[in-house]
Amino acid sequence: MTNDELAGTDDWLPPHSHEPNPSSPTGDPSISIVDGENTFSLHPEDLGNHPQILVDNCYILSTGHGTSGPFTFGGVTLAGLLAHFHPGSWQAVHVISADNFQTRLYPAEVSAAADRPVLLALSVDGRPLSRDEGLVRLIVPQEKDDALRQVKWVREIRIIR
Ligand SMILES: Nc1nc2c(c(=O)[nH]1)N[C@H]1C(S)=C(S)[C@@H](COP(=O)(O)O)O[C@H]1N2
Ligand SMILES: [Mo]
Repeated sequence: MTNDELAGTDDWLPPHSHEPNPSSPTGDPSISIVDGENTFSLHPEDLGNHPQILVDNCYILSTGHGTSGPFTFGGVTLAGLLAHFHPGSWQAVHVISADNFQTRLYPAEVSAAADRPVLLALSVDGRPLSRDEGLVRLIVPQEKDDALRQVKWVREIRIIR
C-alpha cells in the first residue's frame, strides 16, 4: 500500500475522545517494538542508551482545555530508534499507549524536520517525565490539532512493513 492509500483507511483507529485520560495506567512500563514476528522489549531506561536530543518550543494544544507550553522535550528520535531496530524501509508505524490511545506515523513525517524530529520523550524542561506526564511520551512537534498524536504512556511501537 502507498502512504496515501494507508492514510485513507482510518478504520483501524479505535474510537477515542479528544478528552485526555486523566489517570495514568499502572503496571509494567516496558515498551514492545513489534516488527513482524520479532518483538523487542525495552525498559524506559534502555532508551537512555540511545543518542538523546532536545526539541524546544513544543506545545500541547487542545481545543477542550487550552494550550500548555512551551516545553523543551528530551529523548530519542523515533527515526533513530526505528533505524536501530528495523534498518530497512517501512510503510507506517503505530504508536500505542497503555490506555489504548494510538496514532499512526508515516516515513516522510518521521524523517523530515531533522531539527524538530518526532521524539520518544523521556524528559521535559530538563527533568524526567513523571508517570502522570506519560513517562515515555510520543512528541510530534508539528502537530497542532488537539494533541491527539502526543501519546503518553507509550507501550507498543508497531512497524508496518
Ligand atoms: N495515552 C494517552 N495519550 C494522550 C491522551 C490520552 O487520553 N491517553 N490524550 C491526548 C489528548 S486528547 C490531549 S489534549 C493531551 C493532553 O496532554 P496533557 O495531559 O499533557 O495536557 O494528551 C494526548 N495524549
Ligand atoms: Mo485533546
